[in-house]
Amino acid sequence: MNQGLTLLPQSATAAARATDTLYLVLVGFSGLIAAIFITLIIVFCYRYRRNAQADRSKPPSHAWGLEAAWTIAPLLVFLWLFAWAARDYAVQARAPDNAMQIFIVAKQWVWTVEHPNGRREINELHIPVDTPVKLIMTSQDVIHSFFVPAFRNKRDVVPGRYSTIWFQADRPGKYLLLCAEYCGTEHSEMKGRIIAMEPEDYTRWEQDGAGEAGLAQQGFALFRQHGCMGCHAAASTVHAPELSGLLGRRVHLSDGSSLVADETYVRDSIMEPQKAIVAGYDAIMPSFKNQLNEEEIMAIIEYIRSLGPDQLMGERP
Ligand code: HEC
Ligand SMILES: [Cu+2]
Repeated sequence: MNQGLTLLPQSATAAARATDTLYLVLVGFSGLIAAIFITLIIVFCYRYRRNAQADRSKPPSHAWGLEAAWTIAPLLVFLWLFAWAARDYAVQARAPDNAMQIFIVAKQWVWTVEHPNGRREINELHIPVDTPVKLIMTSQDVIHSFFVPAFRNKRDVVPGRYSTIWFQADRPGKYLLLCAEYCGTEHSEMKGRIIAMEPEDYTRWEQDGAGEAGLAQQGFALFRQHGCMGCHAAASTVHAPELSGLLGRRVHLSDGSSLVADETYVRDSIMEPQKAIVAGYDAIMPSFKNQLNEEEIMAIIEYIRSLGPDQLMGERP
């Protein structure tokens, strides 16, 4: 294995260090409680051993103070631990709004990466340090799990939906990336590395891959190629919703419910348009299930994202 790619590495993000601290405190408390119990067991075994001269005449039946103390003290400790862990969890669950977005498609048995500028990688993910990075991930076949031990962070990658994970590395370096969900015979070989670089180095690296079309541009090409434009372009005569500014917008559906459009919603709209019909429109959109693969759908999503709310569908990104 490459140097610096160890399985139990030093944590490389602030969130990972917070997890380490919490974990150590949990282990510490468990150890403390175990030590108290073991000590008491030994002391009482010795004191009340057979033939010992201990006073056994008036065994107490109750000690309210003691019982209340050993109930309330652990309760308070557990509530405090819960609040602490819940706060750390909430921080890890929601990416900051300014996070850089990168798409990941997992498949037996590789990790493919799509950067917004169109640069692609396999089993390697270059990121800048001190920058929040959000991954939007899906699988092309079975369930995989994105796991970076140095980030103390793991998320299932499931076919048919998007899951996200975010992190902010604060040390340049190479970190092991593993699949943590058994996904077939070469599951154990499904590994890669995260390469965290100084922002200047990252910018240089990113520009090296320029020349290829950006992801949004690829999406625009697909959008035309597959005839989405025929219905969704501003000039179209077909009655279809305007997709500019869709991500993050509240959408009202024909069954009376509503939701905020995210990547999964857009993906479902393309793959299974019958699942949710936008209120006020006819269910005329065909499914593109067998025509678009996961990478292509991500490109289309990136194209839709690249259109600001005040831009019209059909403009080149
Ligand atoms: C035959 C016309 C037609 C074609 C072709 C078509 N759509 Fe649609 N699309 C619609 C209509 C009508 C709706 C609204 C009704 C519904 O939800 O199915 C819609 C809804 C959507 C939505 C949800 C919009 C919202 O406001 O919630 C998305 C996203 C979408 N289409 C993307 C696409 C993409 C991407 C393509 C090409 C791969 C495409 N559509 C091709 C007619 C079409
Ligand atoms: Cu896997």
